[in-house]
Amino acid sequence: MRLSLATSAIALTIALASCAAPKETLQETTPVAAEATTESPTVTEARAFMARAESELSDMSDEASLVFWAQATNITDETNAAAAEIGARATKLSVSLANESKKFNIDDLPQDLARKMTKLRAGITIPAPSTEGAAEELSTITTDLDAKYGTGTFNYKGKDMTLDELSTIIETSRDPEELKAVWEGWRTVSPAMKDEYARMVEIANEGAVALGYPSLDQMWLSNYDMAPEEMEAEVDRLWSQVEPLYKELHCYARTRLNAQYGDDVQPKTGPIRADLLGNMWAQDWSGIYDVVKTDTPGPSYNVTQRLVEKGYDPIKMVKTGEAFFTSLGFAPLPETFWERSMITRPEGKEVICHASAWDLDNKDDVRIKMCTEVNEEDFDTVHHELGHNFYQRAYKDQDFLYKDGANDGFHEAIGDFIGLSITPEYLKQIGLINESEMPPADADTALLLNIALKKIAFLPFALTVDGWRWDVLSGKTAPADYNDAWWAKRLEMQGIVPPGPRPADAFDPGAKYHIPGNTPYLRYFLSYILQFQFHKAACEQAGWEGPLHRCSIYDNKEVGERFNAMLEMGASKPWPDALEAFTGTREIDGSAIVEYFDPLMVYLKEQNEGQSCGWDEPAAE
Ligand code: X8Z
Ligand code: ZN
Repeated sequence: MRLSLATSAIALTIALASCAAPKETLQETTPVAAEATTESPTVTEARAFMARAESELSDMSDEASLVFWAQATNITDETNAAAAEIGARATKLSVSLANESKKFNIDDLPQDLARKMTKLRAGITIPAPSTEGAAEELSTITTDLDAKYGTGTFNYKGKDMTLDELSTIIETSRDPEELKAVWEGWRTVSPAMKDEYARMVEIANEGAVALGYPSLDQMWLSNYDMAPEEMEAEVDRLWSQVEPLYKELHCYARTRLNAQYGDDVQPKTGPIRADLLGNMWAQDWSGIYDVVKTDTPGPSYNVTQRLVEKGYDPIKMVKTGEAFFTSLGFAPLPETFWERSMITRPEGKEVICHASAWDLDNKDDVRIKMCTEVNEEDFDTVHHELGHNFYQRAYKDQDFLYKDGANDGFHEAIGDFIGLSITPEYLKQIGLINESEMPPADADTALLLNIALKKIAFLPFALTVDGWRWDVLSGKTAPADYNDAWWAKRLEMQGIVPPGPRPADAFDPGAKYHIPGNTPYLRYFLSYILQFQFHKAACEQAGWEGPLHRCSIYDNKEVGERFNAMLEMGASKPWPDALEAFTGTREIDGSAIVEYFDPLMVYLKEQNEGQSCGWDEPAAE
């Protein structure tokens, strides 16, 4: 499996993610148009070509998805070889169609056809050049990287531990020595990936250049209905909206960690030690809620405990997630979902546990693949994954190249948007808490802190991952500098440092799924902004007047209908059209997330008063 954790089967196999730049943009950003023949073939010819391309890609997708699924749910030499083989064929097909499309001058085509042509060209996540053997070598590497990550273990205290087990220690241990050992231990899986990764970057960049892009990062950034540099400017703008909130959260968390661990482990100033933040990659800090919790009253229950006490098992968690969607008016998942999904880690098999949602036939065969455990985090993840599946189902009648998210951030945001409606009131409605446990208004700060530890802490992490990768793909960062550049970005954006010096052969980016898995990461940054925009718009549609974090759209069919109208569009229109269909605005904007956390911001500022926030100054020795 190459890339998608999420999108349609075609994105999974052939990497035709959302793109669709308008005509003008294409000319600016891709020399492809300039190379097009002067004698433009007719529109009829272009239509015939596109019909054939969509049909061939659809057939390939159906075939490849099954092979990738077989590999992800049972990693063996055999399934790896089969995945590598079909991966190479799929890449060759998509590259050859993209090249063939160059004979059509996009400017001569009607909008719809032009949109599809751009999707054919820009949508290949890891392209190969047409050189003999390149697609095969690339596919062998990507399959191998995936398998190395999926099967990685670290022997701790005499036991071979998987990522789930190591992650649990990072989340629950408060012993800094143990945290450091486990954090460093997981990163022993990735040095073996580095040479292959560097070779992959080389081949994929040749592939991007052959398709007419300056480099692969620019090709990735061409998937947002605007020029790559405009999209980068959008990202900067969004970050500047939310950065002040992150800075306050960082400052506040650092003070609490200092109180917990003392100056020797976590100084009062400077960056935070990455292994103390309750998550293997410091991307979600809710694991240390108990360490950093506010001194104001908080909820009296703990969702994980409640799920356990109420006898939830993984299936019941997924059923509960499905019930949220059906409460909005969506049809239930098909029987095959329950028969074919991998909901828990199977005994006696190596699998890729990183959660993902699949659409195997681009019609009804949707599935999830998770190693679900009964806890709050996986309850959220279940909603996240189901969001992908319900989106896939909603756009299944679109043409093949439009069976995708409006952009990849939309795909990631659907389930999380639903997750924002898992409020105390909703927990009461489904019987997880009772009336007397409903947190009063003075628990809002604590409730919001818990959510901020997930949502705000994540934002600079997401930018770190693709900030690093764009520099790698553009050639700005050479293989010898991979690890240093990674930590330079982690420090700059997140204000975190490793618990000790890193070994010379370290390849720490490889210890995060989406790097060996080649899943672009900007999508999650966009999702975390968009989901709050969706939430705010939905709550307004529902006539909600209270604070945004108390609003749940559970059971609201009118909101569901309008939401579905956006989902059904798939990728058929530029993403601002889809955004407008649901929210009434065409601009992606951070003001909804800022508004949502406003009461918390007031508290954090109060708490941080007198502190020297930020991490520019050298850490106290
Ligand atoms: O990879 C995922 C999903 C599948 S698309 C589980 N997420 C990112 C991650 O785990 O790093 C969701 C949040 C960010
Ligand atoms: Zn996802």
